[in-house]
Amino acid sequence: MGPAFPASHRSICVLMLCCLPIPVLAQVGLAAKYVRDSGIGSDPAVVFSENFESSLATWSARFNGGGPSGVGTSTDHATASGGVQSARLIPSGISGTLYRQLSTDYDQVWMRYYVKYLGNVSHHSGGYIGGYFPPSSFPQGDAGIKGIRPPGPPNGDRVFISAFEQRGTPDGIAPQTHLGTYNNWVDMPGLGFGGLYFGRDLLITENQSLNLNAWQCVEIRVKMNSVAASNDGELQIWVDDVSIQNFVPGSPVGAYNVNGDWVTGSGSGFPGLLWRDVLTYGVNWIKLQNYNDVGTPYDVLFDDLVVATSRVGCINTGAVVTPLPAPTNLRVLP
Ligand SMILES: [Ca+2]
Repeated sequence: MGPAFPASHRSICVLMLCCLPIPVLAQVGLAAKYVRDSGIGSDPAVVFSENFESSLATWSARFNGGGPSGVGTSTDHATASGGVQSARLIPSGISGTLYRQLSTDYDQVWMRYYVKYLGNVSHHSGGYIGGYFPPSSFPQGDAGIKGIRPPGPPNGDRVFISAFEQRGTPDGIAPQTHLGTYNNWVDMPGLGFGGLYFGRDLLITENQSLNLNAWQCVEIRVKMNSVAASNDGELQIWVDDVSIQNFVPGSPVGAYNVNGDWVTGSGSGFPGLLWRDVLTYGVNWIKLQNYNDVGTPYDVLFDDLVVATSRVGCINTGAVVTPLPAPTNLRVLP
């Protein structure tokens, strides 16, 4: 055992620890230019934005698929938000849904939103990016579809969905303690269930916490594959501006399990994503949803939604981050 650390030195260490700067992430993306998102909706890169500050009738009219029975407002909001109210999605009956068809097909989209889960039992609640061919002004029933709507060819209907929602531990029904993906696409791997293919979770290993009853900033990037037969599609997800995972051809290293869920760790490089097998459509809708099909409904709050063709980033609160001055009067002790 080494010599005891002198008490006088311990007090110096305590003093130094208490004065360490709190890590502050550098502001990134479009949000950096618009303090508390003020004016961000006019940015040329923004496809759609909604802060839910107008009347329920006004902002709900900008979406389809919800309606008064499943949608309300709340005075709860994230500290960083520039507003005073958020959207409350209520699964009374079965679903609170805010669906928005985009004006065209996009090859790459970033979607940032703030979310607060008020419970952890029901599932299929979160943010969704997708595409329909032909495009649709309303959300369609997509459960179990593997990229092509039954009866399949030759009708030509296509669909892909990239969702970030609450998931079990792992893949259980309840409680839903973490956030994962629920992706449906034409090339989704793994076993079918009675001929149906349900959403795949690519974030088994990451085990991102649901953070019950806390606001968090989520951003999803979807890049479509560029050629109908190429797996060069991508998916990246951030929570509070920290990249949870970036799925690109060759990374991360891991493997799909028998259920078609991706387990990062040992294996080989990520094969990339064949989101679509025709180039006649791309990302053409987004959705915020609180869908309950297992009982015990609870509400989920959403706010400060921005859809753009470049990185958005979490809200810039305008706080000035001043670098700490260089320490003085420090001396190296033996
Ligand atoms: Ca708001």
